[in-house]
Amino acid sequence: MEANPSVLATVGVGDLVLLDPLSEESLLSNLRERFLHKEIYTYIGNVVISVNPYRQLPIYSAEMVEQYCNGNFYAMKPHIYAIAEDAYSSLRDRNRDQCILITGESGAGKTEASKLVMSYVAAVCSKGADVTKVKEQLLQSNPVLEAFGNAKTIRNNNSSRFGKYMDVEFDFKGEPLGGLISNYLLEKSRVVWHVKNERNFHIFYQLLAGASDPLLKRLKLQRDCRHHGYLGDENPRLPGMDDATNFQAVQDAMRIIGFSEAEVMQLLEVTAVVLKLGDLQLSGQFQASGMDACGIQNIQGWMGSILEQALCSRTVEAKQEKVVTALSVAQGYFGRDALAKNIYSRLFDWLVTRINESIQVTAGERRKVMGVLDIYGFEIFQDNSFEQFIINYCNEKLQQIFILMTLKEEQEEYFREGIKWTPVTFFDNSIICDLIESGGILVLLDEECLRPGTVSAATFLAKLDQAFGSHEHYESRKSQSDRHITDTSLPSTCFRVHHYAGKVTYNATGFIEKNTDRLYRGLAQAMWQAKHTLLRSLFPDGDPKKASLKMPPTAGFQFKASINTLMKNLYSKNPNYIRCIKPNENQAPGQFTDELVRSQVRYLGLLENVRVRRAGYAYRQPYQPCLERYRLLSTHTWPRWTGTARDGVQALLSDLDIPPEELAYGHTKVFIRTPQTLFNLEERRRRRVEELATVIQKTYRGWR
Ligand code: AD9
Ligand code: MG
Repeated sequence: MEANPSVLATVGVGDLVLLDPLSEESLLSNLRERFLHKEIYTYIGNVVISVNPYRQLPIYSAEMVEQYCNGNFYAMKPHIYAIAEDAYSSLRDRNRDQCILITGESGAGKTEASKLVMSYVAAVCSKGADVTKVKEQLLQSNPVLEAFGNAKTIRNNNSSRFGKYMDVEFDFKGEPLGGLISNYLLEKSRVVWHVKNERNFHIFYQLLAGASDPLLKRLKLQRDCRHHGYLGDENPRLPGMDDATNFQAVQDAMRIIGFSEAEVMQLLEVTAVVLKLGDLQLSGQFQASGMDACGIQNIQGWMGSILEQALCSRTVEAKQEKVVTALSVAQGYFGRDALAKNIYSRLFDWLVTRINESIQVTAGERRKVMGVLDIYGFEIFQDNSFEQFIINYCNEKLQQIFILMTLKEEQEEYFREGIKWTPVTFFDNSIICDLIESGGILVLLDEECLRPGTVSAATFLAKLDQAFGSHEHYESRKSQSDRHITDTSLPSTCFRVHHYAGKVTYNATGFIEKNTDRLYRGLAQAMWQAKHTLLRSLFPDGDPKKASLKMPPTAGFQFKASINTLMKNLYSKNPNYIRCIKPNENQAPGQFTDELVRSQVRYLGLLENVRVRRAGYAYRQPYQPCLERYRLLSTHTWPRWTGTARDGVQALLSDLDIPPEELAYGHTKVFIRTPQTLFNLEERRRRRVEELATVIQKTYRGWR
């Protein structure tokens, strides 16, 4: 996408590449000024920055879609539709696979942005009956996944608790054929616990609020959330969100996607099982050994005895001999929660697989693909654990690919246009990616998890210290004391990574458990014995015949593998970026908190982005529109020019005394090195237009 004159004729500059002077401060105040004038979109070249307005703006109507799609880009304001149009039309007309990468912190507007892109594409492609069905299925996957994967958090009433990547596939005419969804790292701990003023996943509340009485009875659930242990006892209602209505919408969506009635019912039954696990009461039973062993008090239905056996005792096979030990109440509850989390996250994976079965394209024709990635942004909390580590690792990789691809794209464009490329220096974060992945922290963590003997956060930390004590992006108490630094802010159980976006202190406690993420085999076996087809199918590892001694892959290992597949996939496509910013912590319209935005500008690496983007030439424009806009500035081209546009632009610009190093003439575009030259041109044009207007006015008066 080209920078265009409309980015000048607006509040501040519509393209940050044109900021002058360029600094964090000027970037911030440009975003602020635009936001306060309801201009929520701003470009950095072909990147669009979106600041969450927290109110409905009248900029998403069918007429708007129409304007961007028939678009004379050059006259339109920055908009997410412009990037969607650019991606879609170059997929359709130039046969280039596209990906749209949406990042930003929680509540910044990523999911809304991804829906806007999808709805734009759905609106502009053709309206035949087959296509309509496919479009409906693709769009309806959203409410289903949101019901099971989103929840109210303190930051966002509809927060996605998983990462999502969706490939939409098109035929050669640009009509959608289907899609494929990948999900990343569902926050499954939410199933059993959430902080005050947050909620569990939407589906539980939707089910209780929206199910008919007979359905609730069948599922053995109580309508009141307060009767269910995992839902907590606060008032779960959310303003502007009607759980009962949404329950209906989710079921309708599942039918549109192609779920059978039986499948919907099974899905709800397993959801109910998770809720009921939270209601199990375990109690201590006196044992001859003096230990307090647990038993289930309120056993219901089929879960009864198998579960009691699985939750309250453990069987260990040693030397061909089975030893059954009783578990304590605390261990019983721990197992219960582990089971609930496991069932739910496996159910979520099943849901994604099931949706994919319906939307996936099987025909062998050559397809074009548009991938949309909606994934959690960089996180720095008071307390950072394994989850933040994984999320930030993912963002580190995205930043790496972002810089590489932006540079690559710039380079390719210069090459296409026949212009000399001068290499630019930029901060290369591969050193941090390596610290985490190849031979890095995740690898050592895996080693520690698989090592026999007693392992703990302390042994893990010692291992890290030994390997990375002198790494410039790693810090711990030990490495600090080796370097004679005294920093009391770094606790002894923590290590710190210097990410591209800032320093984050991670608490090593819990890394091992979360990475291993193991379910007692007895629990998997109990589930496998269940009479419920769906539930049973979620636990193939519970099949005693298949039980092997091999450890399942760790959470970190799996995530690393899926991120690397994702990166390869993205790297093969033409990237389009949407970077979302949250303007305030109150989910309120019209408020712009400088400090909050400043930190996001840093996490998103926007300044670096502008620098890379204008490393060579800040501005470029095809010859024809450039000639049209400025030809009135030279007597060579005004009032008439009959040669080619390229010659015209050359004649015109050389007439204007612009230093030659400011300009480069490519095959189809003219390149301008600094924003000042462009501003200078615009200023001259403004004066000339005034002049001409006066002449016209005088002539007109003369006529009277
Ligand atoms: V999270 O990481 O999943 O917690 P997101 O996805 O970044 O987060 P989301 O898209 O859910 O944020 O946006 C949060 C809320 O902001 C939405 O529910 C809307 O109420 C609001 N929002 C976001 N974008 C827009 C917009 N373009 N216009 C109006 C918006 N409201
Ligand atoms: Mg989201």
